[in-house]
Amino acid sequence: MDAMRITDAVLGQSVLFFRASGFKQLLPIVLSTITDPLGPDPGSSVIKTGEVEYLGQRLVLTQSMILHKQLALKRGLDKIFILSPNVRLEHPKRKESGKHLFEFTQIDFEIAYASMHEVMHFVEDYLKALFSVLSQDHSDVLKKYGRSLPELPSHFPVFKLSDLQSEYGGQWEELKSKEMDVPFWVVSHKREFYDREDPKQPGVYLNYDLIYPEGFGEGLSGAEREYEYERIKMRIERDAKEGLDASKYTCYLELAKEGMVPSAGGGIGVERLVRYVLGAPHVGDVQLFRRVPGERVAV
Ligand code: ASN
Repeated sequence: MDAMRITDAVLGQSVLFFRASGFKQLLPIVLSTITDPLGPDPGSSVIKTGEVEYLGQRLVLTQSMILHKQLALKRGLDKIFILSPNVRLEHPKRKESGKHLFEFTQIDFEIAYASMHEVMHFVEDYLKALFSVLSQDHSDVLKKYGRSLPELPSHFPVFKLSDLQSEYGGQWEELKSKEMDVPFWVVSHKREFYDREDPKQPGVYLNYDLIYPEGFGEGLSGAEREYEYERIKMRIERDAKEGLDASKYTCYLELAKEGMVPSAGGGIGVERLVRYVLGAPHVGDVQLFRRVPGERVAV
């Protein structure tokens, strides 16, 4: 029940903060003809995309609403957020990471014409406001779990992924997270086609992950987006060489051809945030209905 109280506080405060910052809340979608491919990425462990066949149409379950966020901005909205359920059918070995779920909710947001730095500063302000409310209004729960949320610096430390990989190797996330006592950013990850590659510096990606300290690991990922038709097309074609089924994204490309709004955003994993606040051993421990890869669903 403590986890539900903290989850409720996180959701309530997040909605207040995003709305006060000028965001409009959109309803999530769960079924679509397209979803986030989550790769190609050798580190991804999604074994298949959930899908249903309905009236002769194949519809996929939302892995994230990233592509729909971009399409929503095309309709004239400029700051949006969604409490978005995501289904990611992860390999059962991911149970051991402590931070993977096959169904979770993210606070998914996008800002038209924003830079990655604007988004990073917005997230820093959001977490500062959230931690101060949690520390004040829920000190009894935090005390029960032996937790105290850190005093957050005005800007969080920023590291380049390639530097962390050289220093710590493949286990960089876990090792660096254990070493830190405040959340930090890791920038420039080579990943999905929608995260913008700096056109002036190929190989540099304008994206970022927020990593919680004390070994809790990644809690948000986001980016500036590719928005120019030719670049999106080129990125999809590049990923197709590494296994992306480009034919699934023809409708998205057609819409991109009409023009996409430049934007940046990200997604905050709600359960991972609550896990960090409470110091829970596994992210499934803070769910009312556990959805842990490799575990049978009880209800
Ligand atoms: N929501 C993330 C983003 O906005 C994408 C993801 O969850 N894969 O970049």
